[in-house]
Amino acid sequence: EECDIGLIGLAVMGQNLSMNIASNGFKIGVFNRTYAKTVDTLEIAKKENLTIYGYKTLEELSKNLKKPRKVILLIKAGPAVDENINNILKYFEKGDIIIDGGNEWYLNSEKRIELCKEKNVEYIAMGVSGGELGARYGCSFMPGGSKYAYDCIRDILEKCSAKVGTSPCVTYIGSGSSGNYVKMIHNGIEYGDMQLIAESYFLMKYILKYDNKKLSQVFKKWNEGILNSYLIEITYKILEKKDDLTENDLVDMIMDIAGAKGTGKWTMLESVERGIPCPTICAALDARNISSFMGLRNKASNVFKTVLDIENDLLNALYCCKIISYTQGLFLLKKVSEEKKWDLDLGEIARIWRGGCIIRAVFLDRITNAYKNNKDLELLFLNEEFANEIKNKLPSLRKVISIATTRSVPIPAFSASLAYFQMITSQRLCLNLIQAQRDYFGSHTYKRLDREGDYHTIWE
Ligand code: 2AM
Repeated sequence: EECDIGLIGLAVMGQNLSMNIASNGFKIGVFNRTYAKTVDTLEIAKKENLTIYGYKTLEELSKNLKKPRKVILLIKAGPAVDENINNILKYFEKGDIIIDGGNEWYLNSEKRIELCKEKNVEYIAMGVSGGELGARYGCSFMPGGSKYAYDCIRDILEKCSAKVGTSPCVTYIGSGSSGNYVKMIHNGIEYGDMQLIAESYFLMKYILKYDNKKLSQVFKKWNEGILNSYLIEITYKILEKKDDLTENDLVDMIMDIAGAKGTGKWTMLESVERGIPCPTICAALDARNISSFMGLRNKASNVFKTVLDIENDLLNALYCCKIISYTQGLFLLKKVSEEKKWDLDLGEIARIWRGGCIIRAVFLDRITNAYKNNKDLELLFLNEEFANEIKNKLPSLRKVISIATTRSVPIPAFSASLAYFQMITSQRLCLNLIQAQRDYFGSHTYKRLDREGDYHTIWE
């Protein structure tokens, strides 16, 4: 068979994406390390009247690909990808294309790009968001790397992506490993969104004493306004859900320990490495990590026993923090784009996040517009519209945080968002004293406000 494209790795994402590709009229060949999964995939596809071509070896798959050959990898990120790329390179020739669709650490992709360059094989590192359903029926693709390769697979990606109106949720992101990086930031932002929503839920639960039904109604109402988004939508649906095993609501039966797969951690590592703070995302990651110490939390809560009208303030506060959090993530993207000369179009990136992916929301249109008005916008909330909104909603955020603080309800992401906003909008900070202390004990020197140069004081 002459397949348009190949796909390696038939876990759920790979299985669903291959069916998506087949259902869009492309001939797709697949290969998986364990052949049984290939057989499974072909059967599942058959039930949906889709033809997928399965191969027992990588060599066979390669032989059956139209030139230039194109193959998408959807396997466990890390060494497994290196192993597979080394194998693929045995069969691929000049101009053939490798697309890694995994959540890969961007520096790993940069090494692979170099390796492929030696054989004149084109490489794309592509973020894919949308979960299992997105993979099957339309996701958001974030492909970066070889522009030539992008043009070769553009038609396939556009057809398989989610659509908002008629625009496909895919664009060429930039050179190098920028596709991985943008996906990483997408996931970091997703952590922040989720934590802010969870804190809002918690505040209404413990301060307003709303039951799950009422909570669900509030989120449902919010989903019809400025906060309209996939994550708010699934939140109200989660709060409606009954438990199968008891009489209770399911959400009350779920252990409050959150897992993480690593992209939030990577965003933080990058944030720290580059000195571009993302404290809302940091708070979200810390919250997941703190949640794991369940025994310790129980013990400590016994030592510090705490007791566990503002609904509209909360809506405003949540929206305000969302703007602040996106400002942080996009600022990190802007800085790395400048440093690595990726020339990222932040407005276009917001556009492809509009559908398919987990952080999809109407709100993203406004980010696209903000960058359309000024593509060099330094901080998202310096856009006039966002700035005015924050000005209007800030009193609500302060009120929510002060109530939560006096009532001992932990809301780290709200607090971190406000702290960030207050710092980055302050002409003067307390760091002059830090510099004095550093100079005092370590002769680290300091700069002055009134004249040039480095100064050191003999303090004693
Ligand atoms: P498997 O079905 O043979 O386990 C997600 O784990 C996907 O990555 C699966 O399709 C899995 O294949 C594949 N995978 C994981 N490690 C791999 C490796 N070292 N080589 C090839 N495929 C691998």
